[in-house]
Amino acid sequence: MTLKAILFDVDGTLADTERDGHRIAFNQTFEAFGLDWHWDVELYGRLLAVTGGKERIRHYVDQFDKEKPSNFDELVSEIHREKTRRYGEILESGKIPMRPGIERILKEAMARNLKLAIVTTTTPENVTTLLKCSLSPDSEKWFDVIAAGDIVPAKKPAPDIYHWAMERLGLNPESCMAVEDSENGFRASRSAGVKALITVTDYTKDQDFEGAAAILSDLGEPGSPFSVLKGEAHGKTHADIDLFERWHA
Ligand code: XBP
Ligand code: MG
Repeated sequence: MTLKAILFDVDGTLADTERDGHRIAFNQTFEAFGLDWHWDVELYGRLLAVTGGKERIRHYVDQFDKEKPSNFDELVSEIHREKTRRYGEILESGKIPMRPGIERILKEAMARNLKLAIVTTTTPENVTTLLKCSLSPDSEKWFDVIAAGDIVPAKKPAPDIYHWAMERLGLNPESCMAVEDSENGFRASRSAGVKALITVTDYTKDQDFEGAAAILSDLGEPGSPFSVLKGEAHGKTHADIDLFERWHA
């Protein structure tokens, strides 16, 4: 089956957004709401087991027995709305770059007439702001489909967001390849029948990616090679579309 599309996760994959982006925005918001909640780097790593910001807040409150006001659902929505606004400000400050090789691979994929999609649990406006601020002002148009946030109720590791994206692409799983950074993302792609390449982050490097096409430090750049943690790079030092085709085959 020929490779026809590459489906990119966002957080951790397009950019390393969690520790110095989302986490900071959550903490700023908790403080602004007068809450004594604080997510340090280590705790946030554990909270990442739950995907979705609203879901992560609920999980934290349950796990740490935090007091729940009667309007808790409303509060979670309000906190999350403010967190999204603050995360946008962080992105607009230009502090979160794309990861190595991302821009190059996206451009090469378009030049080779592959379709591109975003498949993420994060809020849609986070995706557009990241693309605009850290990639290029028009880069939203590079993607044929952007699947994000609450459009499916069951977030990763459920496969639903992959199904949603592939239905809109009009493609079956066998003609797609996913790029993910986390076990939750990998499980979502695998359950949807899509082969995945993994580029790890500090938060995810020890997770279980059994069955992935390959596990890399990042996509690499000419002159700045990736490390191969598992799998075969066929003598290459950075990812290119030929290599994607070999991983996909
Ligand atoms: C990332 C997530 C998101 C972000 C926060 O998943 O789980 O919840 O941490 O974003 P992915 P929101 O790697 O699949 O993009 O607060 O907007 O949910
Ligand atoms: Mg991710």
